[in-house]
Amino acid sequence: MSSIELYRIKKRIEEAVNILVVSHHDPDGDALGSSLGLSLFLNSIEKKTTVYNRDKCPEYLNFIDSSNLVNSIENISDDFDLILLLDLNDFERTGEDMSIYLKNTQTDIIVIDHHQNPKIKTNFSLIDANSSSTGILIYNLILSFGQPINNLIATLLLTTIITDTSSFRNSNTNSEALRVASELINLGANMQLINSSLLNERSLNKLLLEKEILLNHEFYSDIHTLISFCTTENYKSTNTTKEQSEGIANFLLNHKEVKIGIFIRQISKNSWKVSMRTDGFINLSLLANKFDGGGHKNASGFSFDGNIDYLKKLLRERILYEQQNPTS
Ligand SMILES: [Mn+2]
Repeated sequence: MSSIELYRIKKRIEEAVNILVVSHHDPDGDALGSSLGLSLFLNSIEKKTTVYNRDKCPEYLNFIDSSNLVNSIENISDDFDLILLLDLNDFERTGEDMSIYLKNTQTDIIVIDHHQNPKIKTNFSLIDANSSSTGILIYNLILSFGQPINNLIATLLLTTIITDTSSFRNSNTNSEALRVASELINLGANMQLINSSLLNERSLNKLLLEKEILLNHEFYSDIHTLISFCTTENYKSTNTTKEQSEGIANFLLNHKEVKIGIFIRQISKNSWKVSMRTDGFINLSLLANKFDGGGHKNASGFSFDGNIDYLKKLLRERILYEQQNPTS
């Protein structure tokens, strides 16, 4: 990340009055922590903000105050003088409605992100694929303003690091992540709240949903891959929503025989959403690209229309191929 870019973005934000902050749909701790944390900071320097996400805060992140989050494009005015897109680099990642809005707007867009293969062309971007979370880029941006970071903002930014590094365990964890986390704790970030919430914010319905998902599991030992899926019927019978299956792909990965965890969620009869996680086994960003999806090398996803057995067969073949012909 160049300091010139940081300076240009800081100046552009200083000129703005009314700012729209958008992060990717099906938000995780990085999407919400970055957008709500940055919004709090912008408010503290007298900027008006609207924080949009297509979806609500998932259950496991309920310790985050998302009461100001706008989930519908209808509640969005069009008098913004700046738009900030966080933790994404493809309009499609904001959801269909917002994607159309962004394609038609004349307002300046700033992208702040750490994903590979950027797809948005803009004059302003703060992109670092080596950064453990978008929240770390936000942290550096806020520091450039020379303003104090309060404990609420610090907690939100620490959340981005803890969730994107799977609590400092996955290969996304680097020295910068540890340094920034330590600085955030010095600023009053409540790590205890984040950790205890991530461990304990679970409902019994979620447990029942997980039971259904585990019944659907298949382990392919030749490619060290654990695949499981969840049908719309599974959600219905356990009285749960997709938010409660957030994080399942990571959970599948966290077993010693498993090098790739894949979770497939049914959207409608023949439509599926695939989330994939690994810890350096193969490049999942490239694998997702083959299915017109995207993400990082260790976490990626895509949408698929068709039969799930065929989808599983395709995934199996592709992973076997990547395993035998690694492309870095
Ligand atoms: Mn992220």
